[in-house]
Amino acid sequence: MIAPVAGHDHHDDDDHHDEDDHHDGDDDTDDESDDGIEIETGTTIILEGETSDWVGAEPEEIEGEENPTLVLEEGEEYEIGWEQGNGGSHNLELVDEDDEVVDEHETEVTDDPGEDDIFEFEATDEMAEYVCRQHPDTMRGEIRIE
Ligand SMILES: [Cu+2]
Repeated sequence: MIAPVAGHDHHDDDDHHDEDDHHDGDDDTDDESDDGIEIETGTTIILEGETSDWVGAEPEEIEGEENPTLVLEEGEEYEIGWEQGNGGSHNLELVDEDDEVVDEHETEVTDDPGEDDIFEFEATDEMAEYVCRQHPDTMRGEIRIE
């Protein structure tokens, strides 16, 4: 004889059960960097070299953002460069999906960046990221061409 199913006394109060199925998504905090930040044509983009990441300095839309995703328009001109953050030696390269420098857009490694470390470039759809070759694991941000 099969015993009657025990524990059948769960109160059917699962009406309000789904209240807390807040998705523990990672995308709660960094919506902005996911979408990228549109940069106006002709803007000078300045990043601070911090070793742990690039931190946006100019324009103000990227200020304080870590490795901000830059949304650029194909065929338009911009300027990009970096200034000292934590005193380390860095450089800045614009690279394609294979991590190869695009159109020789790279600066010398230095711990004392100046005007030579800010350069003009035309946005092309080859461009995928900007990176410091000294700290390629941490100082790397996305370039999105639209
Ligand atoms: Cu670096």
